[in-house]
Amino acid sequence: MAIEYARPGRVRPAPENFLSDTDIESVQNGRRDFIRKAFVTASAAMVVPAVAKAQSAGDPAILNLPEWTTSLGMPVATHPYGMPSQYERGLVRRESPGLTRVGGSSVSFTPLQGLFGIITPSGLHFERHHQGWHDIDPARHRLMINGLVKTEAVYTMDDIMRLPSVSRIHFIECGANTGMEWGNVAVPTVQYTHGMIACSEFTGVPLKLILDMCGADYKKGRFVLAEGADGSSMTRTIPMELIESGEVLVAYGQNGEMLRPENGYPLRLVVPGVQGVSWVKWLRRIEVGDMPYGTKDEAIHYIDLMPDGLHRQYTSTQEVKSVITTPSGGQILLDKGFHNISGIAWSGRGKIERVDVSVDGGINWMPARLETPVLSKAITRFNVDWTWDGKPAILQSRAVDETGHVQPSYGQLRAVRGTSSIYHNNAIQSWRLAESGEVSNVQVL
Ligand SMILES: Nc1nc2c(c(=O)[nH]1)N[C@H]1C(S)=C(S)[C@@H](COP(=O)(O)O)O[C@H]1N2
Ligand SMILES: [Mo]
Repeated sequence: MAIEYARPGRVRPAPENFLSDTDIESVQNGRRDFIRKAFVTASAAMVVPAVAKAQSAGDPAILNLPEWTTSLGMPVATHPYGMPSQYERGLVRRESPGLTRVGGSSVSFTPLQGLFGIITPSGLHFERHHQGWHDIDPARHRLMINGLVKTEAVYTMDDIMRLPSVSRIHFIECGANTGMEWGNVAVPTVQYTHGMIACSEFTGVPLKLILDMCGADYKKGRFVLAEGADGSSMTRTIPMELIESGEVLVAYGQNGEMLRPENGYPLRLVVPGVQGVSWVKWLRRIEVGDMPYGTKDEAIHYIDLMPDGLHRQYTSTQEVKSVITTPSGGQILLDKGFHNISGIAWSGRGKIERVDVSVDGGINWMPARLETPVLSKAITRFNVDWTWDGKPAILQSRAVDETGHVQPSYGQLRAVRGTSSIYHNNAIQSWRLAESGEVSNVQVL
C-alpha cells in the first residue's frame, strides 16, 4: 500500500489537538459560526425561540449601515475566473495529517462538511495521484485504440470533441475511501473519513461509439485495458459489458468546463459505479483484449485480503454507502433545539432507494427526506428534522439502494471481510454528540 496511516491504533484525542495546523483550527471556528447561523435560520422557520429575539433587539448588524451599503462595490473582472468568498477560504481540499506522502503518490480530500446538494465544485474534487499530476497540452495529447479491433486508430482532442457527446452526473469514489476506519483509528472529520468521493457532471463520448468506429471484436474482445499518460503507468481492465451498456465515457468535460488538470485534463475515463482507480486520468490508450490483464493496479493494489487469507480481486463496484456530513466530527452544536441533519448517500449499483437516520446508535431509525434529483450512480442528498434535547447522542445513517442492498454495520462487514482490508469499506458511520455539543468519530458495531 502506497499510503499508510501514521498512527495505527491511536486513541482519538479532541479534534483541536489532533489537528495542530492553524488553518484547520480556523476552519473549525468557521464551522462553529456556520452552525450558529444555521441554527438561527432553521429556528426562525419553526418556533421562534427566545434566544433569536434577544439577539436581534439591539443587534448592531441590524442598526448600523455596513460599508457594503454605503460605498461603491468592485467592478467586474477583479477575478476573470470567479473565486469563492474570502470568508470561505478555510473550505479547501486537505491532505490528511495522518497520511504520509510517498514521492508523487498523494491524496487530498474533499471537504464534505461544507458542501450542499449533490455536485462537488471542481476545485474541491478530491485528488488521488499515483505519480503526481500534469497540465497536459491538449494539442499534444493522443488517444490510441488498439488490440482486437479491425482498424487501430489514434485520435487527437479535436477528433474526439467533434463526436456526438453526452453529459451525465455520477459519483467517483476511491476504493480506499474510509480505509483508515478498518483499523478503528477514528480520524477526526468527515473530510478525512469519507472525503475521497466527489460527484460531477461529466461530458464526453461513450467509449462504445469509439470502439464501434474502430470495428472492435465484441465476441472475442470481452475486456479493455485503459492506460494513463502519467508516469504511474496506471492501467486497469474494464469488462466489455460496462462499455456495451453505453455508460463508460471518454470524458473531457466536468461541471460545464474542461476537466481540471488534477482530475485528468484533457481526457479521462468515466466508469460509473466503479471504484475511482478505473477512472483512468490523462487517458492515452484503450486496448481491446480477450481476458483480464492482471496489471499491477489489479494484482497488488485494490485487492481485498479476506479472513481465509485469500485476496479478492476485481471487486470494483462501489457498494451502497452513506454518511452524515452535518453534524459531523469536529463540528460543535452550539445549542439544543432544532437541527437539520444532512448527509449524502450513493451506490455503484444504481439509485438510492431510502436512507434511515438514527440518533441513538442504531436502536431506532427514522426515514430521511431524499432531495431530488435522485440519480443512478450519483450522490443523493438526504435531510432529517431533529430537535436535540441536549443529551449525548450517536448519529448514524443507513442507505438502501434500488437493488435492495443495505449498508452494513461494522459488525456485519467485519463478519464477512475480517479486519485486514484497506479498500471497500461501506460500513455505517457513527458520530458521537457530547452534551457539550462537540461531535466526534466513534465506531459502533
Ligand atoms: N493516470 C492515472 N489515473 C488515475 C490515477 C492516477 O494516479 N493516474 N489515480 C486513480 C485513482 S486511485 C483514483 S481514486 C482516481 C482519482 O481521481 P481524481 O484525482 O480526479 O479524484 O483516479 C484514478 N485514475
Ligand atoms: Mo483510488
